[in-house]
Amino acid sequence: MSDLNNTLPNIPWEDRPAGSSAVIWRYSANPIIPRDLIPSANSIFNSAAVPFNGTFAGVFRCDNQKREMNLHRGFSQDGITWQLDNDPIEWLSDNPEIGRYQYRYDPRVVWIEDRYWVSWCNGYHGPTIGLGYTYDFEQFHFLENALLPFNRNGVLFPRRINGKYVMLNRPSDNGHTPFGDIYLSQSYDMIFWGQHRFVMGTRGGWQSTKIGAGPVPIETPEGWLLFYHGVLTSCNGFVYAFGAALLDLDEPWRVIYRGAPYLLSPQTYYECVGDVPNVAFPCAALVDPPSGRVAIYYGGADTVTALAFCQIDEILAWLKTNSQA
Ligand code: BMA
Repeated sequence: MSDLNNTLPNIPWEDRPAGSSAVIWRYSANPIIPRDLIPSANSIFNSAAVPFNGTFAGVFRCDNQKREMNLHRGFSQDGITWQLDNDPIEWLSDNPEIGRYQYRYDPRVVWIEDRYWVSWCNGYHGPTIGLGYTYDFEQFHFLENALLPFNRNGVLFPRRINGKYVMLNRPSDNGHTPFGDIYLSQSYDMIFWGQHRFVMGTRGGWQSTKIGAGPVPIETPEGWLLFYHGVLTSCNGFVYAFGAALLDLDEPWRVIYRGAPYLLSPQTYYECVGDVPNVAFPCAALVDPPSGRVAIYYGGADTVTALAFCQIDEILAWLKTNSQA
């Protein structure tokens, strides 16, 4: 987790391939989760893993064979080989109007203070940010939608900042949004969100159409390390790559560094071929602060789940030499 004092010695890890100088590298046995890991699934991608009682737990986006989008619970001993429930998570909710299911996708999970918080893209008359929590990965509670439609990529910071919960988000439209900048919103109680701030907007090339926060930001002494996806519109449609930025620790809407090149773009078979070609979409990162190791979970081609690795100090050094903030 991004608490600087937490350690995660059993973080999934594979050394950089011999002879490579890449700042980020893929797991050699990708994808770690095939599209058919559970019988009900059409595809399993854009998913989130967290440390859990010495092992790992997660919330997974599973599109079923009716092509309904939903969230499933999973457990893993090593963060690489996963067991997923065949049925979706049932969210407990006091309010039938709010709790009614339309669709759920692209979850993020984060430990804050006393529980695991889950945010996702929730269907409520269009996509918006659903918010819930679990203490134990047994019972899951749905609170309320944090924001109005249309919004996607709601990502919580792993601790309060200046006394407030903070959530990155990306206002959008009801379709395959052709625009999109990253904002943040603040809350004292996880229910009422306000004090919205602009964080950063689109740029040229790989991040020219829209951008959106990826994994929960990682706290470093120099700032919040944010991995985010960027989209380019090619003559063959959208291309989803991801890069990194560093945000100010106390005022996280201030961008300190922002990498101009992407870190990882869809280039392997499982990123280029699938239900939606040319997508690498990160939704979670595990970190072991003492070793600086980071393991990033990302969806490949809206079909499978993959892992990539990097080192915090190398990403920070890369940001400093490749930044156009
Ligand atoms: C976005 C989201 C993601 C998906 C991506 C590419 O709008 O729906 O879940 O990975 O498109 O299809």
